[in-house]
Amino acid sequence: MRSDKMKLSVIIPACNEEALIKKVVLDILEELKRESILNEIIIVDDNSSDSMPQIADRLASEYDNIRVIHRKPPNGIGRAIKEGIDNVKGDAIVTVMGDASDDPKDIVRYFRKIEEGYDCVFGSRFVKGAVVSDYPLHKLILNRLANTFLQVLFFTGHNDLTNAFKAYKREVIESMKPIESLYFNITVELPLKALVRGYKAASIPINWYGRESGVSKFSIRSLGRRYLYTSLYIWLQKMLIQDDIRDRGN
Ligand SMILES: Nc1nc2c(ncn2[C@@H]2O[C@H](COP(=O)(O)OP(=O)(O)OP(=O)(O)O)[C@@H](O)[C@H]2O)c(=O)[nH]1
Ligand SMILES: [Mg+2]
Repeated sequence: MRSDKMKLSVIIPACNEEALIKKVVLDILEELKRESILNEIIIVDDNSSDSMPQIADRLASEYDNIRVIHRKPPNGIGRAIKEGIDNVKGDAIVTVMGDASDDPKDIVRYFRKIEEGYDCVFGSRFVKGAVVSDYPLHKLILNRLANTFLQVLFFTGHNDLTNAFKAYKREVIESMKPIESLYFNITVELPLKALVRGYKAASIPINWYGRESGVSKFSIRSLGRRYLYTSLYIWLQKMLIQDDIRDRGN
């Protein structure tokens, strides 16, 4: 189905991104305007201690389609994305990072795939056509190990499931509730739940750029266990869904 009326909700979780947030938002707005894509942008701030909240509020006062959510502690990118999801009004949802790592043109490509009829779109930085710059080596190694593990566990060709930049039809996200992850493990919870529920996911090459300012909030030490927990509980969900399908067939 291709409908010009479909609206895209862009959720940007951001914390202490004063150097980058304005550029991220304006670049996305420009690209979506050029492509005549109806949109809203929701910046979810988590108690930033820099000037980002003021910059975000100013953007929201200048543009009708921008909103800002200022969360109360505790922090967590999972909590932030969940709160963004609870506030969207669009038909499709894309989660975009606030540190300019994702390419606004890829947001448009995602949206076109959703318009084509896909339920979700998983970009990959590890297929032909993708451009990746300044990806730290230790993160690259961990990424490839984690994604290989997920590919085997879930028997899937998608090879960049851990990247947060993905798009979903709104009803797909609704079917995944309750969303449980409070931290970066939300980046695997959403795509894995979509896969085990049998949704149709497109895979496209995407670009990714290492952050040029600000500080990384990603800590693999505190996250390993959470990634493992989330992956295994969704794997168990998959078993239950398959049992249910079999039992209903009897
Ligand atoms: N609202 C909110 N945003 C967060 C939180 N943690 C991270 N973010 C945002 O989520 C996005 C991804 O976080 P990054 O720190 O860039 O993580 P990363 O991409 O793995 O790390 P880098 O390699 O340094 O870019 C950025 O926009 C952050 O500002 C949080 O607790 N709350
Ligand atoms: Mg980043």
